[in-house]
Amino acid sequence: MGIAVAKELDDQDISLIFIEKDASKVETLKEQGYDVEIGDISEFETINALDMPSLEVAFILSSDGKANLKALAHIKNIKPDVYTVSRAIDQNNKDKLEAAGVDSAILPARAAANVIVQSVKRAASLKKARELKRCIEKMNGKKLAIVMHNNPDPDAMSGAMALSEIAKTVGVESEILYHGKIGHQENKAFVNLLDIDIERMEKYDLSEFSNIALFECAIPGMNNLVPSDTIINIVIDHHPINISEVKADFIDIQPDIGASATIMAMYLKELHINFSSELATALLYGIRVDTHEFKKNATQSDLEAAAFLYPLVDHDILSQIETPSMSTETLDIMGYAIQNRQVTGSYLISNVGLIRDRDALPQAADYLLNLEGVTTTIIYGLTENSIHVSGRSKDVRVNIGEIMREAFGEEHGGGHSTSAGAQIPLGVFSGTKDKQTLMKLAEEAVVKMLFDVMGMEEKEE
Ligand SMILES: [Mn+2]
Repeated sequence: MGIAVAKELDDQDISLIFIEKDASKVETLKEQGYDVEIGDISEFETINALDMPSLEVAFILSSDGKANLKALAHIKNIKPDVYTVSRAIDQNNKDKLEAAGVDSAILPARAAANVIVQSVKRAASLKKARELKRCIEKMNGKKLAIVMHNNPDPDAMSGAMALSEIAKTVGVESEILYHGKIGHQENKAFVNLLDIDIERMEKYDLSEFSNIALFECAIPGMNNLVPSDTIINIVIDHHPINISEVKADFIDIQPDIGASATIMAMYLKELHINFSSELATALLYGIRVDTHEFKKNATQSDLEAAAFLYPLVDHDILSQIETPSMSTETLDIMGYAIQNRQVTGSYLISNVGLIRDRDALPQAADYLLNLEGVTTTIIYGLTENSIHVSGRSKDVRVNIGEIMREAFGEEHGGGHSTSAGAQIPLGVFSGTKDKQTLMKLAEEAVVKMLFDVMGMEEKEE
């Protein structure tokens, strides 16, 4: 065991000395080029004769449990801060070593059992990875469509990119398809900064593809635009589902895992695929978003995948995604929103005037929610044809989606309890040249409708 440990330490710059009491073994060790002292470790003199001031770590590895205990006691006696690792003969011996203050006591049989079980787990994940590769190989170079769930998030996008990368290594070209919107400023930055190559599903006829993979969704027609009778080749997902309903040649659904990007990172690792820093960055971002920065649903696998990706990640790009730069118009709108704010109790309402980019409204609504004492924000502005309203609330008693629906009607307003929006067509007024007057009228109408619903009096100017 001593030689095995010495060999493990071979490539490290460590000066190593053996203590061995058996003269014939001493010879063998010397022949192998090791420094050896002859002596019995259970005796104080043997330990005391060592160059104790320079000793940092002691591996106590004899097959005699009592001798190991004694050696430990001598070392602790002379130099208590030496790091000690001892072989234990049985559980009783292990308990005694621990009571005597050993830093680590190891039962060799148990350590070996652990490695054996781990290797089975590893073999299982390698087997699954090879199965995926074989499934793609069988496509014989015919084109693959990777369809993500509607309104894909970074986890879906990065994982789909990884699947496309794996397909490429076996000569299968693929197209990553989505339906819906890429929401959030961060997700837009994610797509732009990491060259995420995805296409709108509507641009393609699925019959162009011989093979179809569903990514982060499991059933054709459920949260994707794939017709329900389509034959699916691959399903990879981490959302819980009744597995008996899922039909495909290759299925990997792991509801215990925090992110699909984790599943894909492990495939890349197992298959020894070289991949770009952009993909590593995308996958790590996907895992972080889906596990809420490892605060929710994060498992050991997610952390392992993150550790695997981390050295390959471009951290500059990652921080750019998290703090996307703002367009001048968005900045102006933020400015107007701050300047024109009217705060009534915990409500903040602000009119930003004429806008071209209505995406700036939810950002302003989000941002102003940081203002002290404000728990609900409503920001609105005017485009050529409509009044756009965006609302946010962190007050659990307020349902901002309900407020929008009640104030502007089901057909114009809607959303969730914490974030909502409305779009009110200007109709015949849309051609009005005098925008100032129009803005004034819009303001009066919007504020009145909102205040009526929220049960507030409009404050006198
Ligand atoms: Mn996900």
